[in-house]
Amino acid sequence: DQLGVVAVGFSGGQCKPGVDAAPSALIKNGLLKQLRDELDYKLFHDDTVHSYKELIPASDPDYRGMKNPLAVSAVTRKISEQVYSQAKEGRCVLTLGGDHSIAIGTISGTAKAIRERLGREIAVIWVDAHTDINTPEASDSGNIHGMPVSFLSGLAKESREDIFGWLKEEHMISLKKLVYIGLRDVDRPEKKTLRDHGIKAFSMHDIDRHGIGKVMDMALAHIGTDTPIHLSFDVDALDPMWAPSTGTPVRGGLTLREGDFIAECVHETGCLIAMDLVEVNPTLDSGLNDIGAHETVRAGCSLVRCGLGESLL
Ligand code: DIR
Ligand code: MN
Ligand code: MN
Ligand code: MN
Repeated sequence: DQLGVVAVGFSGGQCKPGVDAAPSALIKNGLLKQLRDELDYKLFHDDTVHSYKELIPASDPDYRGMKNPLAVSAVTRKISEQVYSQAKEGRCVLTLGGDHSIAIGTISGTAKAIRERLGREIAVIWVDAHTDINTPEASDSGNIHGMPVSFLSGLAKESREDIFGWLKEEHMISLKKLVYIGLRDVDRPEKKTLRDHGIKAFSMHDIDRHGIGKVMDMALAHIGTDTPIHLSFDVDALDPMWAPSTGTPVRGGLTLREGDFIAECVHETGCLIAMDLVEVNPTLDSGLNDIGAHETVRAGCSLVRCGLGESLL
Protein backbone atom coordinates (compact mmCIF):
# COMPACT_ATOMS: atom_id res chain seq x y z
CA ASP A 1 0.00 0.00 0.00
CA GLN A 2 0.94 3.63 -0.47
CA LEU A 3 1.47 5.87 2.52
CA GLY A 4 1.95 9.63 2.43
CA VAL A 5 4.20 10.87 5.22
CA VAL A 6 4.32 14.44 6.47
CA ALA A 7 6.89 15.18 9.20
CA VAL A 8 5.99 18.37 11.01
CA GLY A 9 8.63 19.94 13.25
CA PHE A 10 6.39 22.63 14.68
CA SER A 11 5.70 23.65 18.28
CA GLY A 12 3.95 27.04 17.99
CA GLY A 13 0.55 25.80 19.13
CA GLN A 14 1.79 25.68 22.71
CA CYS A 15 4.58 27.18 24.77
CA LYS A 16 7.10 24.41 25.41
CA PRO A 17 9.92 24.00 22.90
CA GLY A 18 10.95 20.49 21.91
CA VAL A 19 7.80 18.94 20.47
CA ASP A 20 9.21 19.97 17.08
CA ALA A 21 11.99 17.41 17.65
CA ALA A 22 9.56 14.49 17.70
CA PRO A 23 9.49 13.57 13.99
CA SER A 24 13.27 13.19 13.86
CA ALA A 25 13.26 11.17 17.07
CA LEU A 26 10.50 8.86 15.79
CA ILE A 27 12.27 8.41 12.46
CA LYS A 28 15.62 7.83 14.16
CA ASN A 29 13.96 5.15 16.25
CA GLY A 30 13.23 3.32 12.99
CA LEU A 31 9.56 4.09 12.44
CA LEU A 32 9.65 4.75 8.69
CA LYS A 33 12.03 1.89 8.07
CA GLN A 34 9.65 -0.45 9.91
CA LEU A 35 6.68 0.78 7.89
CA ARG A 36 8.65 0.22 4.69
CA ASP A 37 10.41 -3.05 5.47
CA GLU A 38 8.04 -4.83 7.82
CA LEU A 39 4.61 -3.48 6.89
CA ASP A 40 5.44 -3.20 3.17
CA TYR A 41 4.26 0.36 2.67
CA LYS A 42 5.54 2.39 -0.23
CA LEU A 43 6.24 5.76 1.35
CA PHE A 44 5.62 9.06 -0.38
CA HIS A 45 7.48 11.94 1.14
CA ASP A 46 10.50 14.09 0.57
CA ASP A 47 12.35 12.68 3.56
CA THR A 48 12.65 16.03 5.31
CA VAL A 49 11.23 17.21 8.59
CA HIS A 50 9.51 20.50 7.78
CA SER A 51 10.17 23.40 10.11
CA TYR A 52 8.13 25.90 8.05
CA LYS A 53 10.61 28.60 9.14
CA GLU A 54 9.85 30.67 6.04
CA LEU A 55 6.21 30.91 7.14
CA ILE A 56 6.88 32.18 10.64
CA PRO A 57 6.64 35.97 10.92
CA ALA A 58 9.04 38.07 12.96
CA SER A 59 6.18 39.67 14.81
CA ASP A 60 3.10 37.69 15.82
CA PRO A 61 1.06 39.48 18.46
CA ASP A 62 -1.78 37.78 20.32
CA TYR A 63 -5.14 37.99 18.56
CA ARG A 64 -8.43 37.19 20.33
CA GLY A 65 -6.21 35.78 23.09
CA MET A 66 -4.49 33.32 20.73
CA LYS A 67 -0.72 32.97 20.94
CA ASN A 68 1.29 32.85 17.68
CA PRO A 69 -1.89 33.17 15.57
CA LEU A 70 -0.17 34.12 12.29
CA ALA A 71 2.42 31.36 12.56
CA VAL A 72 -0.02 28.61 13.47
CA SER A 73 -2.44 29.70 10.76
CA ALA A 74 0.25 29.83 8.05
CA VAL A 75 1.85 26.53 9.04
CA THR A 76 -1.43 24.64 9.32
CA ARG A 77 -2.53 26.07 5.98
CA LYS A 78 0.61 24.65 4.39
CA ILE A 79 0.12 21.29 6.14
CA SER A 80 -3.45 21.23 4.86
CA GLU A 81 -2.14 21.49 1.30
CA GLN A 82 0.51 18.83 1.90
CA VAL A 83 -1.98 16.36 3.37
CA TYR A 84 -4.57 17.15 0.72
CA SER A 85 -2.13 16.44 -2.10
CA GLN A 86 -1.35 13.01 -0.64
CA ALA A 87 -4.96 12.12 0.24
CA LYS A 88 -6.32 13.12 -3.15
CA GLU A 89 -4.11 10.42 -4.69
CA GLY A 90 -5.96 7.90 -2.54
CA ARG A 91 -3.10 7.41 -0.12
CA CYS A 92 -3.42 6.99 3.61
CA VAL A 93 -1.55 9.91 5.19
CA LEU A 94 0.63 9.69 8.30
CA THR A 95 1.51 13.00 9.94
CA LEU A 96 4.15 13.09 12.66
CA GLY A 97 3.81 16.17 14.88
CA GLY A 98 4.43 18.57 16.30
CA ASP A 99 1.83 19.84 18.73
CA HIS A 100 -1.86 19.17 18.24
CA SER A 101 -2.57 22.51 16.52
CA ILE A 102 -1.28 20.80 13.38
CA ALA A 103 -4.53 18.82 13.21
CA ILE A 104 -6.11 22.00 11.84
CA GLY A 105 -3.98 21.28 8.78
CA THR A 106 -4.19 17.51 8.62
CA ILE A 107 -7.94 17.15 9.13
CA SER A 108 -8.86 20.06 6.84
CA GLY A 109 -6.66 18.43 4.20
CA THR A 110 -8.29 15.01 4.38
CA ALA A 111 -11.80 16.45 4.74
CA LYS A 112 -11.34 18.35 1.48
CA ALA A 113 -9.72 15.44 -0.37
CA ILE A 114 -12.38 12.91 0.64
CA ARG A 115 -15.19 15.30 -0.27
CA GLU A 116 -13.66 15.67 -3.73
CA ARG A 117 -12.76 12.03 -4.27
CA LEU A 118 -15.73 10.27 -2.70
CA GLY A 119 -18.29 12.96 -2.00
CA ARG A 120 -18.20 11.89 1.63
CA GLU A 121 -17.74 13.50 5.00
CA ILE A 122 -14.96 12.06 7.12
CA ALA A 123 -15.26 10.87 10.71
CA VAL A 124 -12.63 11.86 13.27
CA ILE A 125 -11.49 9.73 16.22
CA TRP A 126 -9.67 12.05 18.62
CA VAL A 127 -7.66 10.14 21.23
CA ASP A 128 -6.49 12.54 23.92
CA ALA A 129 -6.59 13.41 27.62
CA HIS A 130 -8.05 16.72 26.42
CA THR A 131 -10.85 17.72 24.04
CA ASP A 132 -8.94 20.57 22.31
CA ILE A 133 -12.28 22.22 21.55
CA ASN A 134 -11.77 25.59 23.25
CA THR A 135 -12.76 28.69 21.35
CA PRO A 136 -10.18 31.49 21.52
CA GLU A 137 -12.40 33.39 23.95
CA ALA A 138 -13.01 30.37 26.21
CA SER A 139 -9.37 29.31 26.36
CA ASP A 140 -7.47 30.00 29.58
CA SER A 141 -4.07 29.36 28.04
CA GLY A 142 -4.35 30.99 24.62
CA ASN A 143 -2.51 27.96 23.25
CA ILE A 144 -3.96 27.02 19.88
CA HIS A 145 -3.26 23.30 20.43
CA GLY A 146 -6.27 23.48 22.78
CA MET A 147 -8.50 24.85 19.97
CA PRO A 148 -8.16 22.79 16.76
CA VAL A 149 -11.53 21.07 16.99
CA SER A 150 -13.35 24.37 17.44
CA PHE A 151 -11.85 25.77 14.24
CA LEU A 152 -12.32 22.54 12.27
CA SER A 153 -15.99 22.28 13.21
CA GLY A 154 -16.85 25.95 12.75
CA LEU A 155 -17.53 26.52 16.46
CA ALA A 156 -14.79 29.14 16.26
CA LYS A 157 -14.97 31.43 13.25
CA GLU A 158 -12.60 34.08 12.03
CA SER A 159 -12.84 36.05 8.83
CA ARG A 160 -9.21 37.18 8.70
CA GLU A 161 -7.69 35.04 5.96
CA ASP A 162 -4.29 35.07 7.70
CA ILE A 163 -5.78 33.79 10.98
CA PHE A 164 -7.69 30.66 9.99
CA GLY A 165 -10.09 32.51 7.67
CA TRP A 166 -8.61 30.27 4.97
CA LEU A 167 -10.65 27.39 6.44
CA LYS A 168 -13.64 26.99 4.14
CA GLU A 169 -16.71 24.74 4.22
CA GLU A 170 -14.82 22.07 2.27
CA HIS A 171 -12.24 21.80 5.08
CA MET A 172 -14.73 21.37 7.90
CA ILE A 173 -15.95 18.37 9.86
CA SER A 174 -19.26 17.54 11.46
CA LEU A 175 -19.40 17.29 15.26
CA LYS A 176 -21.79 14.35 14.71
CA LYS A 177 -18.95 12.36 13.19
CA LEU A 178 -16.44 13.15 15.95
CA VAL A 179 -15.63 10.68 18.73
CA TYR A 180 -13.33 11.31 21.67
CA ILE A 181 -11.51 8.57 23.59
CA GLY A 182 -9.35 8.84 26.71
CA LEU A 183 -10.60 12.14 28.14
CA ARG A 184 -9.73 13.16 31.69
CA ASP A 185 -8.80 16.87 31.65
CA VAL A 186 -11.60 18.81 30.02
CA ASP A 187 -12.06 22.53 30.69
CA ARG A 188 -15.44 23.79 31.88
CA PRO A 189 -16.50 25.58 28.69
CA GLU A 190 -15.44 22.48 26.75
CA LYS A 191 -17.73 20.29 28.89
CA LYS A 192 -20.60 22.60 28.06
CA THR A 193 -19.77 22.33 24.35
CA LEU A 194 -19.78 18.52 24.56
CA ARG A 195 -23.22 18.59 26.21
CA ASP A 196 -24.75 21.29 24.01
CA HIS A 197 -23.74 19.52 20.80
CA GLY A 198 -24.21 15.94 22.01
CA ILE A 199 -20.64 15.08 21.04
CA LYS A 200 -19.77 11.40 21.45
CA ALA A 201 -17.06 11.11 24.10
CA PHE A 202 -15.53 8.23 26.02
CA SER A 203 -13.65 9.36 29.11
CA MET A 204 -11.29 7.26 31.20
CA HIS A 205 -14.31 6.64 33.42
CA ASP A 206 -16.14 5.02 30.53
CA ILE A 207 -13.10 2.90 29.74
CA ASP A 208 -12.89 1.75 33.37
CA ARG A 209 -16.61 0.92 33.37
CA HIS A 210 -16.92 -0.92 30.06
CA GLY A 211 -13.39 -1.92 29.14
CA ILE A 212 -11.60 -0.71 26.02
CA GLY A 213 -13.09 -3.47 23.83
CA LYS A 214 -16.68 -2.37 24.43
CA VAL A 215 -15.71 1.30 24.16
CA MET A 216 -14.21 0.72 20.71
CA ASP A 217 -17.33 -1.19 19.62
CA MET A 218 -19.46 1.76 20.70
CA ALA A 219 -17.13 4.35 19.18
CA LEU A 220 -17.06 2.62 15.80
CA ALA A 221 -20.82 1.93 15.90
CA HIS A 222 -21.39 5.67 16.34
CA ILE A 223 -19.35 6.39 13.21
CA GLY A 224 -21.03 3.66 11.19
CA THR A 225 -19.41 1.24 8.78
CA ASP A 226 -17.79 2.35 5.58
CA THR A 227 -17.05 5.90 6.74
CA PRO A 228 -13.54 7.26 6.09
CA ILE A 229 -11.80 7.73 9.45
CA HIS A 230 -9.10 10.21 10.40
CA LEU A 231 -7.38 9.09 13.64
CA SER A 232 -5.79 11.96 15.55
CA PHE A 233 -3.75 10.52 18.40
CA ASP A 234 -2.31 12.77 21.11
CA VAL A 235 0.31 10.77 22.98
CA ASP A 236 -0.85 12.38 26.25
CA ALA A 237 -3.89 10.08 26.07
CA LEU A 238 -1.48 7.45 27.36
CA ASP A 239 -0.71 7.41 31.06
CA PRO A 240 2.52 9.29 31.90
CA MET A 241 3.85 5.91 33.00
CA TRP A 242 4.07 5.03 29.30
CA ALA A 243 4.45 8.48 27.78
CA PRO A 244 5.94 10.92 30.28
CA SER A 245 7.64 13.17 27.72
CA THR A 246 4.75 15.32 26.61
CA GLY A 247 3.79 18.94 27.29
CA THR A 248 0.69 18.41 29.42
CA PRO A 249 0.81 14.95 31.03
CA VAL A 250 -2.26 13.92 33.03
CA ARG A 251 -2.21 10.93 35.34
CA GLY A 252 -4.80 8.18 35.10
CA GLY A 253 -4.54 7.54 31.38
CA LEU A 254 -4.52 4.67 28.91
CA THR A 255 -2.06 1.84 29.17
CA LEU A 256 0.18 1.38 26.15
CA ARG A 257 -1.82 -1.74 25.27
CA GLU A 258 -5.12 0.18 25.40
CA GLY A 259 -3.64 2.82 23.12
CA ASP A 260 -2.35 0.21 20.71
CA PHE A 261 -5.73 -1.55 20.83
CA ILE A 262 -7.55 1.65 19.83
CA ALA A 263 -5.23 2.05 16.85
CA GLU A 264 -5.62 -1.63 15.92
CA CYS A 265 -9.41 -1.43 16.00
CA VAL A 266 -9.37 1.59 13.70
CA HIS A 267 -7.02 -0.22 11.34
CA GLU A 268 -9.29 -3.29 11.34
CA THR A 269 -12.19 -1.25 9.98
CA GLY A 270 -10.28 -0.83 6.71
CA CYS A 271 -11.51 2.78 6.71
CA LEU A 272 -8.44 4.59 8.03
CA ILE A 273 -7.55 7.42 5.69
CA ALA A 274 -5.11 9.32 7.93
CA MET A 275 -3.36 9.16 11.26
CA ASP A 276 -1.70 11.95 13.25
CA LEU A 277 0.69 11.27 16.10
CA VAL A 278 1.26 14.43 18.13
CA GLU A 279 2.65 15.93 21.33
CA VAL A 280 5.68 13.67 21.76
CA ASN A 281 8.29 16.00 23.28
CA PRO A 282 11.64 14.21 23.53
CA THR A 283 13.24 17.16 25.32
CA LEU A 284 10.90 16.95 28.29
CA ASP A 285 12.43 14.17 30.26
CA SER A 286 11.34 12.94 33.63
CA GLY A 287 14.92 12.59 34.83
CA LEU A 288 16.80 9.34 34.90
CA ASN A 289 19.01 9.20 31.78
CA ASP A 290 16.54 9.97 29.02
CA ILE A 291 14.44 6.92 29.83
CA GLY A 292 11.23 8.92 29.71
CA ALA A 293 11.92 10.41 26.31
CA HIS A 294 13.05 7.13 24.84
CA GLU A 295 10.02 5.29 26.20
CA THR A 296 7.68 7.99 24.88
CA VAL A 297 9.22 7.79 21.41
CA ARG A 298 8.92 4.00 21.50
CA ALA A 299 5.28 4.27 22.56
CA GLY A 300 4.61 6.68 19.69
CA CYS A 301 6.19 4.29 17.20
CA SER A 302 4.08 1.45 18.57
CA LEU A 303 0.83 3.42 18.21
CA VAL A 304 1.62 4.25 14.59
CA ARG A 305 2.58 0.68 13.69
CA CYS A 306 -0.65 -0.59 15.25
CA GLY A 307 -2.72 1.97 13.36
CA LEU A 308 -1.04 0.90 10.15
CA GLY A 309 -1.63 -2.80 10.64
CA GLU A 310 1.32 -4.34 12.42
CA SER A 311 -0.86 -6.55 14.60
CA LEU A 312 -2.66 -8.26 11.73
CA LEU A 313 -1.78 -11.94 11.55
C1 DIR B 1 -6.06 23.16 27.90
C2 DIR B 1 -4.98 22.10 27.71
N1 DIR B 1 -7.36 22.61 27.72
C3 DIR B 1 -5.85 24.33 26.94
N2 DIR B 1 -5.05 21.55 26.45
C4 DIR B 1 -4.20 20.64 25.86
O1 DIR B 1 -4.76 24.88 26.93
O2 DIR B 1 -6.77 24.68 26.21
N3 DIR B 1 -3.21 20.06 26.32
N4 DIR B 1 -4.48 20.32 24.59
O3 DIR B 1 -2.56 19.07 25.61
MN1 MN C 1 -4.40 17.19 21.99
MN1 MN D 1 -3.75 16.38 25.09
MN1 MN E 1 -7.21 21.92 31.72
